[in-house]
Amino acid sequence: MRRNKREKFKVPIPFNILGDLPKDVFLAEYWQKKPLLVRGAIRNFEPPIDADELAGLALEDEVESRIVLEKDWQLHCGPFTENTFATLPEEKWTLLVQAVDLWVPEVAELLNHFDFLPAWRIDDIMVSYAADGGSVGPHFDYYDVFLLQGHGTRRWQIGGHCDADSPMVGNTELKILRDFKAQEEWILEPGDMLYLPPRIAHHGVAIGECTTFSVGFRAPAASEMLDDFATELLSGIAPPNHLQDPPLTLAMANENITPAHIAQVRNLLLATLNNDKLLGEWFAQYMTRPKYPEFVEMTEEYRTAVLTSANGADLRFTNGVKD
Ligand SMILES: [Mn+2]
Repeated sequence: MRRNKREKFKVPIPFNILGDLPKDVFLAEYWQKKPLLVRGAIRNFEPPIDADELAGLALEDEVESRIVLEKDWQLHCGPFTENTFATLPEEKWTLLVQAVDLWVPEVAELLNHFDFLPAWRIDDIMVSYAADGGSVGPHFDYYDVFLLQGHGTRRWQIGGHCDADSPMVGNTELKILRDFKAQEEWILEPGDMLYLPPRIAHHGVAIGECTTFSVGFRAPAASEMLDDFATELLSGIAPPNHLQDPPLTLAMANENITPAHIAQVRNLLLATLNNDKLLGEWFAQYMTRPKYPEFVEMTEEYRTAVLTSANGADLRFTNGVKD
């Protein structure tokens, strides 16, 4: 019997991160359907990275990071400098670092707790640090997320379902909901976890300084998949199929494009997609393609050098959460 990658490297997990809720019940009743709060998802949670280490990572060119300031909802993209951190306000800002699981093996180990979901659906673990009152604003995402509270405390509020037509705040590149109305709220302490399905409005505000670990999932849009699949087809993996006419009449020579022609177009496109082998092979490589190909190509020495440089950064947040 072939073993999959995860079985091979599986670390025995002594507890269910969903608490008392059986994993199959979660999948049937909550996954992609409704939020779930789990108190003490990881008991006595000792976050595998602290605020200073996170800030150190954000100084590195190789790491994707952002800072959000509540004032005018400013978005700044990393890499940052030590001076950036020295000049930030006392409160109401957030540092977000993407794919920390790639850089810190102890963060990657958290993924072992999510073995009830297909591994290829997982995108990354983003870790955020927020100063007191910090948030990225009320918003919604198009993907599922588990929000695991690290150090400190955060208040999470959730609202209703949103979509592309939900009104947004103007004059910022951030997608901030204009009319967020909280329907439920919880205060999360270290080791508590909130699961949110796609499109649920949410707003998390730090009460004092805190860190949050966001386990996010890959959910490509149909347009993105069609784009990538088309690129794959253009590489010549299948012979091109060309448009054919429906039965023509003389009148059609002088008509605009007819519904019969549109039907031909649709049939041709659907026939192109209607190839399980082709679609399956393309989808497998599409979903498992590395988020950061440069990271995969890096030598172990280079990675170690980046991490050493990040850890060596002399950063102290005013009231560093690790103190
Ligand atoms: Mn979110």
